[in-house]
Amino acid sequence: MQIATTHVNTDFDALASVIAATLIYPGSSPILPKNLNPNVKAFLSIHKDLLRVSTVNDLSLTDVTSLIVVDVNNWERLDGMASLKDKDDLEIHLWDHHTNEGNITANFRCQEPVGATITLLTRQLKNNRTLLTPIQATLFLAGIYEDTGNLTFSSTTAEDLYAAGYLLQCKADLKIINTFLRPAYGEKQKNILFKMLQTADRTKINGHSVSISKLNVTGYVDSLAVVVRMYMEIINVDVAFGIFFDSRRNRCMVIGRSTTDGIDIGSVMRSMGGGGHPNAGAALLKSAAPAAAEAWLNELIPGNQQASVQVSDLMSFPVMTVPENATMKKVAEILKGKGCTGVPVVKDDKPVGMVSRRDFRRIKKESQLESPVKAFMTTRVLTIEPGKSPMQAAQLMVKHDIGRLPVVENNRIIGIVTRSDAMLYFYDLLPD
Ligand SMILES: [Mn+2]
Repeated sequence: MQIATTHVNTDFDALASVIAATLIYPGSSPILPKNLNPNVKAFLSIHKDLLRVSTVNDLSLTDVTSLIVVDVNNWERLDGMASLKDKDDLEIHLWDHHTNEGNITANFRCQEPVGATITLLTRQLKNNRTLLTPIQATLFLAGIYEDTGNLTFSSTTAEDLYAAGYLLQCKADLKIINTFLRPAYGEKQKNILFKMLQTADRTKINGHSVSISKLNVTGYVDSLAVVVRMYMEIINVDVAFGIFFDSRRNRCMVIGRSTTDGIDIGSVMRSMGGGGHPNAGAALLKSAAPAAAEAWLNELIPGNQQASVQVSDLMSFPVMTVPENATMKKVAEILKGKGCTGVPVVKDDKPVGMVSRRDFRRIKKESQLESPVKAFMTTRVLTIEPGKSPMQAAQLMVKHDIGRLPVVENNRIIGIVTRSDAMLYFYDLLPD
């Protein structure tokens, strides 16, 4: 007997991969863990007749001779499969997009760092020319969309988009996907989010904005991760942690989400006995008070971060400046000689204005070229401090429609950032 199975808290990628595996291995049976994500459960309850899945209770493991494991590579994350672990002659096939070292030893493995496991199985099904029904295509595409944040997470690869394109060709239904991928957000979650927002505060840790929220919750509340994600987006921080304290059981659920690679959430959570990815993770702290959990987080965060890029890393220096009594003719020579479009004007080393090519349009007569730059410069000088983030520099430039910002420390210009410096940063093209 051959079975296909996946990890507990089954998400769409996991369910899709199990179903796809049964197409690649005809005759194999789909076995799901008892614990499914709420939206997967909702999907299954409607599609039960079409996707004939069972749980480990419905079969006798002694009959299993061949195991297909998808979207996971750890025995501990399977449900009720422990007795297979030491079974002789068990053939194992593994399909996974997690590339960390697991403890499942497979006879065959297809393990590639793509956005979703179902991408790998879809590629195989396409090569095999297996016909997919629209419902199968819909489920598979839901797996890709969920695991790649609708193809926007940085883990998304070209392979994921090829697979997504193929599934749309196979008539995947986006309307159904939108219905089932909507986060499980109800009254309970709304109340928790509301309480978190009322006490929201934020701190700056080496350039990253971080918020830690502590809250008492009674009993089990699902989809707390969805709430933490929404919290992070609403209060607009790079990193958010929720500490959910269940006083009856005296334990804390800690959930972290981040939009930056600057702080490794997974590694913070592993230190607390949990796990996760760089951008998402969770840990369950038994017999811990929320304040202690918060203190622990504050201790771990600085050790698990990479310094974020600051304006001082992008800026050019030394900066060419002109004194306020320099002639426009002189300024024109400097701009031409340096090949730049503008330059700060200084008085006693302090910035007092900016002059750019645009300002030359106001020169009507040749003789005006002998006038001092202070007659033509823009006197409003926007500057930025070296410790600000590239995003803050970009926002200032966009807001005021300017192409360059002098970087000022102790009233002196120490550098300049331009629009193109910001572009190079956002597209990751800065030289090391
Ligand atoms: Mn996955």
